[in-house]
Amino acid sequence: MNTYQIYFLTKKLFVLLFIAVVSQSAFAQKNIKSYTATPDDHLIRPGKRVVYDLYITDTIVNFTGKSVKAQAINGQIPGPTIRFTEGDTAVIHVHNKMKDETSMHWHGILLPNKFDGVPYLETAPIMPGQTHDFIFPLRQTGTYWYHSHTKLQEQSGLFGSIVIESQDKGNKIDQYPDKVLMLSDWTNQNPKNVLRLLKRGSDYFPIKKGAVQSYGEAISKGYGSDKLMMEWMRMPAMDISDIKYDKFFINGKENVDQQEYKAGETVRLRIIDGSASTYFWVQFAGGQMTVVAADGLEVQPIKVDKLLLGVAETYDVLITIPKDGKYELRATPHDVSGQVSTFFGTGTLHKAPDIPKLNYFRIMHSMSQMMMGMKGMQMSAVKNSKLKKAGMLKETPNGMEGKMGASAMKMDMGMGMGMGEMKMDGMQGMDMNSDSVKMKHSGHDRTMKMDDSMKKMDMNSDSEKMTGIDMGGMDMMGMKDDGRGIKMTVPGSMMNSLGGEGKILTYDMLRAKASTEIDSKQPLRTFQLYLTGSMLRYVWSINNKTLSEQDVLSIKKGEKVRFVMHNNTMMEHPMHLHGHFFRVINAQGEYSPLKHTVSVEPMKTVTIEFDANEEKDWFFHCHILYHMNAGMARIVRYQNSPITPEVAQYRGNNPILRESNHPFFWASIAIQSQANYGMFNVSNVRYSFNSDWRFSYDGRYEVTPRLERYLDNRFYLSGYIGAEFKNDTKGGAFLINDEQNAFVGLRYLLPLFIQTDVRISQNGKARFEIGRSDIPISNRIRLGGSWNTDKEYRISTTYILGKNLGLSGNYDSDYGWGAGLRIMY
Ligand SMILES: [Cu+2]
Repeated sequence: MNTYQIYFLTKKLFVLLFIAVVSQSAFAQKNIKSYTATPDDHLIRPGKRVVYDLYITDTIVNFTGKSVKAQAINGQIPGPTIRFTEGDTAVIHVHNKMKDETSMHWHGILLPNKFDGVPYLETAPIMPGQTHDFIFPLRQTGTYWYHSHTKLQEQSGLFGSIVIESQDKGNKIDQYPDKVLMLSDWTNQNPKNVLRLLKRGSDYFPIKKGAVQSYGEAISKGYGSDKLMMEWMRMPAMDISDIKYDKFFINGKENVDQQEYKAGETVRLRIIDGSASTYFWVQFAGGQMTVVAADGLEVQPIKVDKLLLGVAETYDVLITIPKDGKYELRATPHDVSGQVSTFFGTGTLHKAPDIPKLNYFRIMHSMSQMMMGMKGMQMSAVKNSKLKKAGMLKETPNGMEGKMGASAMKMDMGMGMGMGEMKMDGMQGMDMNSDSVKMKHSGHDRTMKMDDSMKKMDMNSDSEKMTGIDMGGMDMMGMKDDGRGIKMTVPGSMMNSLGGEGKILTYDMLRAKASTEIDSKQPLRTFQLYLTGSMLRYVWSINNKTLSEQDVLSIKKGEKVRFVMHNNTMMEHPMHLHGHFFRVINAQGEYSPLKHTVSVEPMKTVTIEFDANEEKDWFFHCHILYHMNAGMARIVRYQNSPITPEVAQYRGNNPILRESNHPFFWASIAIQSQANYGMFNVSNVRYSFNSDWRFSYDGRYEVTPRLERYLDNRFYLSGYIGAEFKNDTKGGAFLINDEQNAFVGLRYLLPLFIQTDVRISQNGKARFEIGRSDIPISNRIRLGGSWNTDKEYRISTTYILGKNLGLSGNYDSDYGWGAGLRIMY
């Protein structure tokens, strides 16, 4: 062997060793395919290992002049931006330095299931003091984010952004300087208490937002009959968000000057809605924004004046900073309850236009018009057999739930196709693959009647030619534009129409850069998913079941899976699927864009479909944190797939399933001049243990504890067992009651929120009671009254002072007049 041979042998050995080391990293040395604009659209080389350490701590913040508890990542809110290049292997050590357990989810990232981060389901929870290592290769580019998936921690500060750059910078949009803009919402309230207030039905947030929609205000503004109509349908005051936030932030701050960019420069903004429950309008004062990516993946560039980001969505937009002046980039929450800005350029300030304030009565008017329109349609619910065939349901969804409610309004718009921008004569173009579909329309009055054959519409059929997202909403709901409702500036979208002037981005404008169609040879599995809920009890569900009641959507690897999502509530729901990109079927047909989160407007239907190319369990849920926590979630489970050992022990007894059935407690006590009146309630999804009581200061009292179970999907009907302890003798000893009864009863909520109650006691005595509480007379005044067949009656009023305090007064047929202070918890 000469030196040359030794040299070559050594070199060969080194090469072999090198290959062995590289193979140790997440990739073999062969190139893999990456997502940029479409699945698998280009080859990438294996990159480097990029290591991050994230330290999760309890912290104290002061955003509003008041110090409150929060949670931070590496000492900051939001956490740091973690940057990679496609092909890299992410190595992220998450260190839990808090007293509570935590978790971390990498939102929008395609990764091995056990690193997705949903605790107990995919990944072990990260207990206090523990470090969890997340190691996954990156096979996509774009703008994403990460957040805790434990309880309500995301609201407390546990979120941050992810940027994945492309490997070859040949693409034009990769050559601009980029800037992450992470949008968020902040409340000084403990998020647990926020959810409790929502469950209690507290008026605290509506009062602070001016969204009570009282009778007084409705009548004075000429919307009295609309208010009555809404209450007739058992719909509480409507709003497009649940919470009044104290602050909104861009990258954790307000009003920051972005000084690093020059006039004339084009900047790629990576905008992320990392809020817990806020949709944001985004506008730039310096000209139109060019949308170049949605949820991380590139789309055909489109210029717009405004875009509305749903919770958890991301958009990349290009802005060009004009030659002179300082230009505002503004984010406005959808309910216009505040705003937050950042500025580009220097010199004279140019402000972005204001988003019009919400006119709740106009919205109410449009909603009630829309519902009256639908009432005429009398569309039936999907048949059981059909839903069973689709592999999903044990029961028929019960029509319109929650904020909606009239029983006459059963509706199943079992279609994911494009009646959105539909002109009536475009109807023939709709391919429903079903000859039983007959739709009639009456020419130009834009009122659509659908006959009974609609019921037979087979929506499980594989209609490949679905186009468009919307059903056209109000337009087709028989709503006439009488000038008193929402002006529909964006066809088919009431939520986008709230944005005012200018060109507004809609989903139908999003076009993928190449075909996203899934192989038609893959067997199709369709789920009809009704987004349902009850605003009355703040329970959110899918097909009338919370996650705690029905958890799994079962699929098979190799299928094409389609979710037809019908929003039967009055709120928007940004639906997010872990571990996959799905096609949002829109007007672009074959070029329908790929997303990981899609917002479904009230009363609208959106169809998504994805290639079931994964394994194990993936979470699917509404990304409004409080909706998810209250039950609007499912597990997408691959059949016959192994369970990750670290979570195997939780299968069958999963804390994330129990979470949506968590009991909440609230109570109220009125200390009045003649007596003490009170109630408490401990309540989960189906059960409530509650009691009313009154004690007069002359020794009389009455206490009626009940255990109540809700029997229907709308939570109108409940059955209960209870007891009554009563003393009618003045001066009687407190603990001696002269009457004590056990009884069974039924309660039913009538239109106008009139509560009826029939009960029969153990001695056969029946009693009927009727009453209504909390009639909103003005912003802060509530009126109530009740009467029963024992000839007891009561009228009462409360003036709400704050979250926990009110002035109260009443007349009670037994105890007489009185007034005092009401404490509400
Ligand atoms: Cu939701």
